[in-house]
Amino acid sequence: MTVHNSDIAAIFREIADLLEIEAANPFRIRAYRNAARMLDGSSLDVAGLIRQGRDLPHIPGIGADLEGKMREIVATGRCQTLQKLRREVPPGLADLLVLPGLGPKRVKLLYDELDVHTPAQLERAARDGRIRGLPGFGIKTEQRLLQALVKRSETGRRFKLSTAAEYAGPLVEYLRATPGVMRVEIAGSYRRARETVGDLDVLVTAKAGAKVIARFTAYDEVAQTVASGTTRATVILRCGLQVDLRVLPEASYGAAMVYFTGSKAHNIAIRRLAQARGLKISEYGVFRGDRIVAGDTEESVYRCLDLAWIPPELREDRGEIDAARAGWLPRLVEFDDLRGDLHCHTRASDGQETIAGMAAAAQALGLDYIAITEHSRKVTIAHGLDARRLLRQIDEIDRFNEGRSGITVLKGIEVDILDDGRLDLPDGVLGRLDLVIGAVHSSFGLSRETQTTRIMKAMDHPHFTILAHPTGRLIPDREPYDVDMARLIRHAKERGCHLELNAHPERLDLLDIYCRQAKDEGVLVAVGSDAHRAADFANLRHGVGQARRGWLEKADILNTRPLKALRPLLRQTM
Ligand code: DGT
Ligand code: CA
Ligand code: CA
Repeated sequence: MTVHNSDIAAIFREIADLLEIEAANPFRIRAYRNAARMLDGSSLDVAGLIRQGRDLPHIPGIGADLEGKMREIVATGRCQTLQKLRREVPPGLADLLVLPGLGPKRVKLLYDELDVHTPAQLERAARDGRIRGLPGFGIKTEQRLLQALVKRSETGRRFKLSTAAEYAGPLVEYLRATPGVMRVEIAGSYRRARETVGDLDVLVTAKAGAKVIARFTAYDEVAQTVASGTTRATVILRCGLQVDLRVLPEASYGAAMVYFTGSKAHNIAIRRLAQARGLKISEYGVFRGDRIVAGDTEESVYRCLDLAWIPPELREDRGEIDAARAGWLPRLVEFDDLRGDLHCHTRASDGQETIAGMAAAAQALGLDYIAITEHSRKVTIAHGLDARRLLRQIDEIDRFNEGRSGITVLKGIEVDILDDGRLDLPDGVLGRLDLVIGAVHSSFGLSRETQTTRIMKAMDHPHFTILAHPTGRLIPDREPYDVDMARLIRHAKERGCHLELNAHPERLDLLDIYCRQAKDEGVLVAVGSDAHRAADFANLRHGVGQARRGWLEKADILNTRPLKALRPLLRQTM
């Protein structure tokens, strides 16, 4: 049985939720949450190491107790602590905790007073106006809950792209080993590199479908087979992720890839083009009457419509079809275009490695430079640096660079933008750095105007170089804060500073639409891994996927520049 990091994380998260409802020790709850986040954001194969009987690297915040639980989960797929909590707390109650304004105390009150223990019951109670009368609740809270419940049922449960990737990889490998199978590809939103996916759409070409379906539904991670026929099946994996599989003949490969990659909007638009030419387009091919005219490759399908092949990340009906017709499609940035990474952490704040360790990992990926950008003092939980410790790190980096390792380490900081727009460290020390990344880590609830002016003021600082994760969203827990991004982009242009596309799987922030706006305004985007350990540089691939969704080309990305061309861009123009 395969256990993924996110399986362990999901168990820890559920334990934390249930402990919260039981009003357990907050430190204990936080320990589970931190461990879950660590596991989710990490590319370290915890289960693999445990199974091979190897020692886990020291992970701050994960003591012997949690490590024991990880071993238990890897060995048995379950955790006794969770089983016990599930017996104690009514099921469904934990689902209520994610709603805005509902902490454990209120959830317990809803349960005790109204016997509400599922989102559906809560929705009914809200519609009936029964919630407003509870102590500490009111009409406003009741309405806010109702809105959140409606939105929730509309969006359903989506998986982070990086989480889906953990399940997709082994499944594809498994299917490829089926006799008679020619190709196995994942289409859908996954191939379009959306930051979250609703389900996986797997496309297989083979002569006989039934054997493929039988092997698919027998996959050891399948918890439930929802539907299964001779050419298609739908299953739910144990982690809750749905997988749709279609088997098609090899001659339909291109047409099927176009169809199942979508998006729906893109498909509808190209179907209309086909109709105007008297063609019919389906997952089996492009047809004139009964005669097939294209479909073995994606190129052949687009060619029938006088279109150039369109990269999957652009297939959202956001102008890509006109661009493909006119020959204006962007040459999207690729991972190999990156020359460096401008956002990572070391042990000095909340990272796991030394400077040399991070540099070596980046070098192994082919990068020529990285910037070390620790948190600043305000972020006490991440052991943020004050001026004195930052100065010491500056010396340490200078010494590292004198050693001529073949990779250059730039001196940076991820400095907090304070509520009033000032930066969390004195000018003197900021002036000694190669770059200053400013970040909002507090006061997410400010009004749009106040938040926007706060950030613009930070950008006005003469040493400000890059705005970190510009909207602050965390997938799936935190919506972007309210900010006028168009104004921030224009301001960045005026000030000669840049916007980060933070490639951490929970962030992927700058959002694709804003990447495109930045490009239109001529503002450069810095794809930053936000790596806290060596393996996290792999985040950059997801960052590049998001940049591609934002139509970005090599020249639109700051860190595709060689070091010499980069340096002058790290200084503000005014
Ligand atoms: P997701 O799963 O919500 O993240 O998003 P997708 O885009 O993967 O959507 P999904 O899984 O429902 O369907 C996969 C692709 O199949 C979709 O991108 C386009 C195609 N498709 C599905 N249903 C329709 C439809 O009703 N009309 C058309 N034209 N295409 C469809
Ligand atoms: Ca899908
Ligand atoms: Ca699907």
